[in-house]
Amino acid sequence: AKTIYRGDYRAPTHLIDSIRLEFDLNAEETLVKSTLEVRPNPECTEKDPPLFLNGEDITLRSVSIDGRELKDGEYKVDSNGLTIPGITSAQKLEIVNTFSPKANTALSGIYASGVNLMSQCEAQGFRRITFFEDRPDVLARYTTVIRGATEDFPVMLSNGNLTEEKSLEDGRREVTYVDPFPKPCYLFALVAGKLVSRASKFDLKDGRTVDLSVWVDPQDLDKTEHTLESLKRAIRWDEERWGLELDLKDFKIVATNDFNFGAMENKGLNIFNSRCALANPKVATDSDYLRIEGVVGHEYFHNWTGDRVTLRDWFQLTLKEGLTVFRDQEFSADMLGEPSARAVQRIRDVSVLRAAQFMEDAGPMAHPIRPESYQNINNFYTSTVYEKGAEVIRMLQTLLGRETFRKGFDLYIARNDGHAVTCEAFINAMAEASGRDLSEFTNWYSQAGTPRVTVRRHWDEVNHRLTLNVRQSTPPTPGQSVKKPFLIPFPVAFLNSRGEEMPVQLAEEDEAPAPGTRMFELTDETAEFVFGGLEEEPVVSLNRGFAAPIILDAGLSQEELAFLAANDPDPFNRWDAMNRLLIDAVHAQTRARLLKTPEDVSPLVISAASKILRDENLSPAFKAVALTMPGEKLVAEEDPLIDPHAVHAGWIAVRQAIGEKNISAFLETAQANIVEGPYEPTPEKAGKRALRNLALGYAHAAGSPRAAIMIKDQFMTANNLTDKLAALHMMANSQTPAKQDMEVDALKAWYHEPLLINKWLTIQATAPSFPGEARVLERVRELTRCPFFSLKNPNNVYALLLGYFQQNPSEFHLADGSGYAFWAEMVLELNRINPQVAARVARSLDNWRRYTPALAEKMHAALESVEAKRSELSPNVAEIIEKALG
Ligand code: HT7
Ligand code: ZN
Repeated sequence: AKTIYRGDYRAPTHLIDSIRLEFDLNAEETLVKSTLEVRPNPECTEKDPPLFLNGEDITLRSVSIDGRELKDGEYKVDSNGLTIPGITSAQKLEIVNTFSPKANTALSGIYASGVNLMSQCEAQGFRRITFFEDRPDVLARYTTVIRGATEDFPVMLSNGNLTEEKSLEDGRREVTYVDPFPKPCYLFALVAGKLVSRASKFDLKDGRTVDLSVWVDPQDLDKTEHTLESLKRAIRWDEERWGLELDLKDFKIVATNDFNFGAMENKGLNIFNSRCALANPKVATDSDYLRIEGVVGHEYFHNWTGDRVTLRDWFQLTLKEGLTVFRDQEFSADMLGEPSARAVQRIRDVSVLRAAQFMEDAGPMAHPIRPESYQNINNFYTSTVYEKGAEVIRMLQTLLGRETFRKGFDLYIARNDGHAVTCEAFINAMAEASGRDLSEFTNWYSQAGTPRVTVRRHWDEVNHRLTLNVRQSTPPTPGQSVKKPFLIPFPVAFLNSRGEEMPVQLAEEDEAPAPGTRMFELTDETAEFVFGGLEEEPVVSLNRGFAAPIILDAGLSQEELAFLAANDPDPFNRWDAMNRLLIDAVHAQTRARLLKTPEDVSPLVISAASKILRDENLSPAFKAVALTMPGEKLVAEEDPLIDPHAVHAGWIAVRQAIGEKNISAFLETAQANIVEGPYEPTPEKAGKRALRNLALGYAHAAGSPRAAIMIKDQFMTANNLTDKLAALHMMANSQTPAKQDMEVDALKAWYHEPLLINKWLTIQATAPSFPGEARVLERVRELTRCPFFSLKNPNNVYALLLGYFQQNPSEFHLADGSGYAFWAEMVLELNRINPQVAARVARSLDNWRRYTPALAEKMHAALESVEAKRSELSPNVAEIIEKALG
C-alpha cells in the first residue's frame, strides 16, 4: 500500500467556501445532491491543477458546473474519486450520487444502526457520503437538507441550527440545518431515525441560555441522566478553567450501539458509542460512570481544541487529541476535588499509559506522537498520539508553570481560531507566552520510544552530600536507530527516616528552600546533581506525579520501596512504590517457576500491602488502587523473553500469598466497606466498593469459604452493577461449582441489554479454564456463533475477541498455536466486514518477537497466514501485518 509522508504536504488545489447537501434518505439507497462553491486556492503553486474530489464506495449520477451537466469525457471517475479539469475560477459545482447505508458494514460514512442512520466521518468517511476534498484543511460552511419518510425518520439531525422544517407529499418530511461555523468535512454529522431525547436548558456564564439534548433509542432514555449532567459539568468547567464558552445555541449528543470507537466530536452533534454514553445503576459500573463523564467531557472540549482550531493534516492528530486528552484528564481530576482523590485519577491515567503506550513504544508500531508517515491514518489513533500526546502537553504545563501555560493556551486559541494548523502553532504560542525557546522540547514530537532514566546515588557520609548521577537513553524504534536526548522535567524530593520531606538544596546554594518537591530539568544524556544541607542520608522520591513519561530506574532497594510505600507523602509515588514491589514480586515468582527453584513471596511486599490495608489515614479509593495487582501483560513486558504461563503462575502465587497472610484483615475490610442506601457513583462510595471488592478478591483467592459466601450473596442482592459484576468476575475466575449457575442467571437477566451482554462476554473471554473445563478458546469460538454475538458489531468484537486476545494471555498463548490460528481466522473474517475493527484486532500479535521462541514461531506463522491473503487484505490490516512482520 502507498505510504504517505508528513513532508509531502501540499496546500489544497482548490478551496470550497460552502457546501449545500440534500439527502433523500433510504437505508437501501440514499441519494445526495451536493452543491459546492469552489475556487482555485491562491496558495497553490501548481498551474491550473485539476480539481480532485475523493469518493469511495459511492455511485456518481451526474456532475454539473454552473448549471451545465458535464459529459463523459469532461471528468474522470474511478474507485478513489472524481477528477474535474479546468476549474480556474470560482464556480458552482453540483454533484449527484448514491450510496447504501445498509451495505455499509465498515461503519464509516453513513450506515444503518438498527432502525437509525448514523454518520462517522473522521478520518476519511465523508468521501463515502459524497465527492469532496476530504482533508481537514478545507473548511466550508454547511447547509444540510434532509428528506425522509416521516414514519421511518421522525427525527433528522445535523450540525448547526434547524432553520426550516416542513412536511412533504407522500408522508415525507424535510428539515434544513445551517452550521454557522466553517468546518472540515470530518466534523460533518447526520443522524436520522426513531430517537427520543432528554433535554435541558443551560445558562452559560456569558448570560446566554443554550439547549442541550441527548438522543437515544426509546429503551435507553432511562440511561441518559448522567450523560446530560456530565455535559453540563463539562461546559461549566471549560468556562471556569479555560475561559471557553459554548459557541452554539444547541448542543446534541447521540448514542448508538454500532460504533467503531468511543465517540466523535462532530460540531454541535457529538455521536457516542453507547458504552461511553449510557448509564444507570443496572447497566453501568462506577468505572463506566467515570468513563462516560470523561468521554462526554473529551468530546465537548474538542469544540475548541479540534473543531474551532482544527488540523492542517492528519499527521497533526496529536494537536487536537493529546491536548484534548490532557483537558479531559484535568476535568476528571477536578471533578474528584481534593488532592488525594485527584491522585487516584492520575494513578489511573498513568496505569493506562504504562499498560498500552509503553508496549506500543516497544513494538513494531512505535511512532512519535506526530508520526512521519502512515499507510492508513485510522491505524494512528493510538495510545501514543492520545495518551503520550497528553503527557507531552502536561510536561509543558509542568515546565512553564500553570499560569504561563494558560497564557500560552489563550494565545493558541485566539491566534488560530478558524484555522487548520500544525503542532508548531501550539509550541509557538507556548514559547511566546513564556519567552522561552522550546526547540529542545520538540524532540518529544519527533522521536518515538520511551526514554529510560537511570539514577545512581552516592552518599558522602563525611560531608553529608548526596550525588545523583542521571543518565537518559531511548532505545531504537523502527526507522529511528539513534535518539537525541529529551528535555525532561525532573522533580526531586528527599525523605528523612521518619518519612518527612527534607529541603532539596544544591550543595553550592547557601540557603535551604522549604522542604518539598523541587523541579529540575534534564537536557543532556547525563547530568550530575550534588545536594547538601542534609541531616541524614535521604530516601529519594523521584518523578513525583509522573512528571515525565519515562521508565525510571531510581536504583531503589526493596527496603527503600517498602519505606516509600509506607511513608511517601506524595500519594502518586506512594502508589508507584507499592506497585513496583508487586511487579518485582511477580517477577521473582515467575523466575522461580522458570528455574524450578520454588521460593516464598517476599515478606516485604506482604507487609507493605498489609500496612497500606491497615493505614487509617488512607482513603478506600487509594487503598484499592495501591493494592491492585499489576496486570500480567504489564509485568511480562519487562521480561527479556515472555513466557505468559510462568508470569500467570507467578501472578497467582503473589496474589494468593498476600491474601493468605492478610485473610482476616481483608475480610474485615470487606465487611467495613459495605455501602448502604441507594446507589450513587460518588468518589467516596465508589472507593468503598472498589476496596470491598478488592478485599473479597484477595480473601477468595486465598481460599476463604466466608469470602465465597459473601461474594455469592453480593451477586444475589447487589443494587448496582459494580458489585454484581465484581462478584460474577470473582466467581468466574475461581473453580467454585456454583459459578455456572451464576453465569447462566446473569446471561438470562442481561440478554436484552447489549451493554450487559458485552460485559458478560468479557467475563467469559478473560476467565481462566480449570482442569475438567472447556478451554477458553473453545468457549470463545462457540460464543462467536451465538445469537447474541455478531462480528458486525464492534462492541461485541472488542468485548469477546479483544478480551480473549489481549486480556487473557495464559489462555490465548496456547502451546500448540491454536489461539493464534483462531486470531488469524477472525482477522480475515473481520477484514471483509469492517477494516478498522479488523486492524485493531490484528494488533494483538504486534509484540510477537518478545515471546519465547516456541510461541514466537507460532505467532509468526499466524501472521504469515494472514499475509498470504495479501490481495484480499484491506489497507488497514495490511499495514498492521506488514509492520508486525517487518
Ligand atoms: N476523534 C474521534 C476518534 C476517532 C477515531 C478513533 C480511533 C480510530 C479511528 C477514529 N476516527 C476518529 C474521537 C475523539 O478522539 O474524540
Ligand atoms: Zn479526541
